[in-house]
Amino acid sequence: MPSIPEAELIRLQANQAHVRNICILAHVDHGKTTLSDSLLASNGIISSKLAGKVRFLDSRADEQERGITMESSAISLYFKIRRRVAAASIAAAAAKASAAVPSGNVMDQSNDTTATTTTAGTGTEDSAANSGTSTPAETVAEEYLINLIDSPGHVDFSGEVSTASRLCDGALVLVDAVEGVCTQTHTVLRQAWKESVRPVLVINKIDRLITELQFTPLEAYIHLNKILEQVNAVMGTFFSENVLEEDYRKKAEKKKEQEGKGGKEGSTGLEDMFSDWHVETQDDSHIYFHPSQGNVIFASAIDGWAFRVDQFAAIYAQKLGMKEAVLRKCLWGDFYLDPKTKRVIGYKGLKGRALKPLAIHLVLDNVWKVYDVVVVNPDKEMTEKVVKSLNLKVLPRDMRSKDTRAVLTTIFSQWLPLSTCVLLAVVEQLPSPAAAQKIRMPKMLHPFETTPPEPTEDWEKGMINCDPTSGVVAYVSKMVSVPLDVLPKNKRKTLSAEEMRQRGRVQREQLVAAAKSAELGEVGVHLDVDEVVANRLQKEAEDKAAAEELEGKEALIGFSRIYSGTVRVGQRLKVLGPKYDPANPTQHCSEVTVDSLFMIMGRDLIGLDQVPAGNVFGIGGLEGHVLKYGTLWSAEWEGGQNLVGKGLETAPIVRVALEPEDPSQMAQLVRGLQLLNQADPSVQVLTQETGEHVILTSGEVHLQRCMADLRERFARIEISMSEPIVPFRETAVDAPAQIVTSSAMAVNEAQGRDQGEKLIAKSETGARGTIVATTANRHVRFVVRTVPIPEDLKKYLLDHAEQIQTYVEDKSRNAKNNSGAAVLTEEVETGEQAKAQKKLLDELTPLFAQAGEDWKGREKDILAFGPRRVGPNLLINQLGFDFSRNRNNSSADSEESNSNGGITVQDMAESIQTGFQIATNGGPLCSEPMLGMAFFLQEIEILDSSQEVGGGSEGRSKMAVSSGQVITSMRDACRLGFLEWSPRLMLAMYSCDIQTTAEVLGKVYAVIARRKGKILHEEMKEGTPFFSIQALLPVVESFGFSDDIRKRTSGAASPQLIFSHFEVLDMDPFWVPNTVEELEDLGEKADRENIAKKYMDVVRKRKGLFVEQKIVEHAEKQRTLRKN
Ligand SMILES: Nc1nc2c(ncn2[C@@H]2O[C@H](COP(=O)(O)OP(=O)(O)OP(=O)(O)O)[C@@H](O)[C@H]2O)c(=O)[nH]1
Ligand SMILES: [Mg+2]
Repeated sequence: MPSIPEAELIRLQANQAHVRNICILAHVDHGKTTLSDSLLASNGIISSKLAGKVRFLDSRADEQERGITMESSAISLYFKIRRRVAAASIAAAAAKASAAVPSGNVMDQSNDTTATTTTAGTGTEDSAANSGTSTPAETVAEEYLINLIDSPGHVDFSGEVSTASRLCDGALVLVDAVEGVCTQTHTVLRQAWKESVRPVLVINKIDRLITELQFTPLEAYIHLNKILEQVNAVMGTFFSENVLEEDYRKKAEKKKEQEGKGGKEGSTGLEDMFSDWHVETQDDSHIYFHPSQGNVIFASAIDGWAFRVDQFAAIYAQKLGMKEAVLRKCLWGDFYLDPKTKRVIGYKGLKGRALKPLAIHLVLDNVWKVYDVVVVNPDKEMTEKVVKSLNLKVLPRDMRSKDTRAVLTTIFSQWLPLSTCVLLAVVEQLPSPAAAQKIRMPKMLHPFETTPPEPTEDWEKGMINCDPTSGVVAYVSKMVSVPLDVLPKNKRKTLSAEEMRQRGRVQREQLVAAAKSAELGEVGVHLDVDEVVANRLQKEAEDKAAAEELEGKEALIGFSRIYSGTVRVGQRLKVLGPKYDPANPTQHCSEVTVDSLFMIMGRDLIGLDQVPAGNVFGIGGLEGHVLKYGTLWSAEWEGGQNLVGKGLETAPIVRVALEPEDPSQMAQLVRGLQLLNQADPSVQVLTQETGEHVILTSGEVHLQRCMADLRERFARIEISMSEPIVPFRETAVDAPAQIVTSSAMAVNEAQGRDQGEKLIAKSETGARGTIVATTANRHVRFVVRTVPIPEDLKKYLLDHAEQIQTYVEDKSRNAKNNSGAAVLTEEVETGEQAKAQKKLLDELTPLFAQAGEDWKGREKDILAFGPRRVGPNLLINQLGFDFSRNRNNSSADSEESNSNGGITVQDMAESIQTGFQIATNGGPLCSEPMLGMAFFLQEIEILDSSQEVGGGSEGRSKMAVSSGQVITSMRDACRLGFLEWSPRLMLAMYSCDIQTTAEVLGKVYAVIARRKGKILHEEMKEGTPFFSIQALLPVVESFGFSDDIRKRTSGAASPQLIFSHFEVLDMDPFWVPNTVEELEDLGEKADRENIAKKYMDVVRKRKGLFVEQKIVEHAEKQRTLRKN
């Protein structure tokens, strides 16, 4: 098939009703890239023989090598349908074609294709569901532009799925017919739902049911129905979640209204009842997938076929003498063909007879038959018969091929070509940008409104109507890095065959003329053979030099979707950053000039002059203005609206430190990291306090991709990488304290000692964890008690981290000086904040009450959360007074207290908090953050304040010394208090999903057990030999896990790892064997067995902290000396 001229594609961009923006979403390895291959082949981008084998859109070397997609890529495709219509209805059909696809019920859209035939690609007659009876006079051609995005399925790259779905209006959601609904299927369906992206289900790899599982058509039918049920169950949960949420919101609104009216009498309960009915009565039929609705495709991407049942309806309607529309509804489900009456009957009509459902009889049997005669039991004669009965014209040469798979693809490419079926479904089932934006835009602009208000602003109208004449609104969802030599302006023009021939002709003529003139010895003719050749060589050398200069350089292109207006090269636009707030329009906002525009064609770009609303495109000139994502806004319009949505990104958990192999190349590394940070939305690039350059990635595969990118594209230098740094947490539990060993003491080296006198020591009289601390200059003495936070409260703090963070941040932004004041009680300025605080307090009160007498009512005395002011540890004021207000019973402000001498308790408040923040940020075990510890500040006393600290500069410097010492004392007191309890390390855990076959189950278990994982759940997938296992695996043990599992199971299992939570490792890192048996078993220090100590020591070693090591005393005794 010849490739489509660029001009055709560009022309179609302007025809909104004929544009579709779609993405392909699925769990990893369900066949997305393979499927897109067939679609590309239909446009002549790759050869149809190679479709399904090259995985063209996986253009990176590492993608091809590992066989998984790591970056989403986009491509624009051309699709032409020739609809067969009766002469009278041509006009009507044409009118219909130009109208926008109706929104709402998916079923509405099944377009009356009863009398239509389709052709794909550039217009060859399609035999998909017809015997070629149409005549050109009866057809209307419709052309479409399909902007397709292939997304990665691996969980490490879920960020890319959010990007893709943001730009699209429709999605093809693939499900592997054998594996069924997997974790990522769930995730991508949810993402599509959230973004109001309409899905079409593609059940792929049906060939595996035939060749691998050897299902009969009946078994396959039952199995496929189960998959449909699973997917619909997932959709159902989204729907009910939505309805309940809406209901809740409505009730809340109503309540508010009633309150506003001055409290009408309580509701009769009737309203509640009605609203419950409302949940049940909402129509949800349009969200489900059913073959008869045309939104389910059955496919085998690798063998290049796909069908929707209505294709078969078109074939059989005439044969059975039925109306096509009726047959279409019966082709999936409990409908049977009565052999006597030749009529379609329902289940009741069966009357005990064992008939096959129509779906098997008319559809699956045929597919199975082809596989049977070609692949399973190859039989040439039978194959020919089948081909004939299907009315296909296969060349004898193709039929004779020894490669059965090739015969199969040849037959299917004629009978059920994948690209036609899929693209037709896209065109019919998925909305055009104009139709989609009517639904998506109000939701995007007013995510919390049940009924979005009518648009009033120009930009709102422009977006909702997808108006190309309005001002520009576009969303840049990511920055893609492309090699400079790919940019159209740098590309050497590829010549068409005709131009090439023409050029050759000219050169030949010149050569002949030159040769002739040389022969004749003509004078005055300047052309000679050498000159022609030299000219050519020089031109080639110049081209090569230009190409070399560009090689290795990268440019950043914004991957965008335009919702309103038409963007043009040279236009000035506003760029709104992700933190842009309409209330503060001057911040996070800059202006750019559009440098270039592109249509993205996989690894190629086509230069454009303008892009109208409703298209996906690439834009140049944003470098330095957009970091990862942003909104483009017409410069003429005031203000703006931030379109940045919330993505799917998994929390980046794998952290490595990087440095160049050659230290002089640091600048390249820094530049490379900047580029990486821009080009990948899910990576985090940091420079630590120590000056180390660190990247955080969402998993091992993501890390490997980032490293490949840095080494080969962005920095282009050798980079050495530290061992992955895995985060731990430190906590303590209420278990018997161990005899504190020398290592614990060493850990706590920092605690202040002064000539044998302990300045920070355990209180003899106080409860467990109580520490009395005195600063080294003996100015301040305080008592702080450490207590592990009870489970429920800890869980609340962890689950509500985001709320606490927003609240505390808002507050510290508003408050001028809040040191020493309880975070939850100071008067708040804004209404929103007051509400947030009240909610937080209301929820904390019962939890504190449950926690015990000490805790009751203390939620009002929380001085700080830590570490970093927002974490899950608490500093609680138990002094009995609010020490920011009572200012030691004087009303002096801080200026005065400094000058008149004398340190006050208030002056210490900030230092105490800082000490708490430092301690919780790095606990005593291995300086990792603490989790779930509370510190009660019980007493604070200023010893001899007035005499020691005088006024003036001397006084101030003494003050500084004192507050510095309070910080260290508080830090050490918190750490020592922590060690009074039984300390524990907490491990970051991955939740791990593995699909595997029964044969290798044992091996999978062995690998998980060796890596200290725990199996949570194991389930056999009904009807298949597959098991799905859910496990928890410590992140620290996870490196190389995927490879290990793949190797040991010969590729039969591949895990998906997602960070889940921190879990306590129930082992005291300071535990040493005490009893005789333990000593016998484990030796004196138990360092072989104590995993907690092992982890702790690794971290301590990395951080340069003291590690207690056993040094062999008499080395020679342990050596086996060879006797000679
Ligand atoms: N038997 C069979 N194998 C298929 C089919 N489609 C794809 N595959 C195979 O499944 C594997 C994964 O295919 P891909 O197309 O790379 O899958 P993907 O969904 O793009 O994977 P990611 O992008 O990594 O998520 C490849 O080995 C394909 O050959 C199919 O219809 N039948
Ligand atoms: Mg892929």
